[in-house]
Amino acid sequence: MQDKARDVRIFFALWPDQAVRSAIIKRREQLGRLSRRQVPDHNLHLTLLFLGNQRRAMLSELLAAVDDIQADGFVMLLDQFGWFPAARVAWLGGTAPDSASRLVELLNEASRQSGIHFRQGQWKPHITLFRQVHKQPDCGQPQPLSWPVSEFVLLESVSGQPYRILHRWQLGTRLREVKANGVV
Ligand code: 2AM
Repeated sequence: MQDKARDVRIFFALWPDQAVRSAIIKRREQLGRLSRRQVPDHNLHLTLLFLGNQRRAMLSELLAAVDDIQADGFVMLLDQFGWFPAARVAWLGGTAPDSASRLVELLNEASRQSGIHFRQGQWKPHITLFRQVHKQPDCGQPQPLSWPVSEFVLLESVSGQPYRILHRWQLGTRLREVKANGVV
């Protein structure tokens, strides 16, 4: 059971800037109101690695391990709507470039090295738009969105509150190139 004073519920994610967030919202509007559980605008994100409940005291070691990661920036192409039947979420997603998958691998390694235990699932890059969607929505497809990614974050989830950014990391040197070429 979670001890709120000692535990944090955490995950690594890509966190859209205002321009990308607006572009995601625009595509979400295309779906209409799929359920009453629309993800609030300020919480839209793309999870890289979910660590779940961890001891707060582990955080400094985790941050230090992630500081050592060297990874390049990339462009995440979001060009599909989809639905996970088990989780009952409707999402905007796409295909991860190799450098994004590599970043997720490095985050897995760094988290384990820092002594954190978590269940590793297969990474399916997606931004949840609606929860409690009980049947497959007839979505059509979105106008593709190219998201130039230059950083990632560690988020804390506290029930009923906006996600809180605990830390931000910049991605590497090719990043300026990615930013210069990226178009939203
Ligand atoms: P979801 O949006 O697909 O539900 C905060 O809860 C974030 O972590 C969400 O993006 C959520 O994914 C993801 N998440 C929550 N529980 C998870 C789990 N058990 N495994 C993987 N990701 C999870």
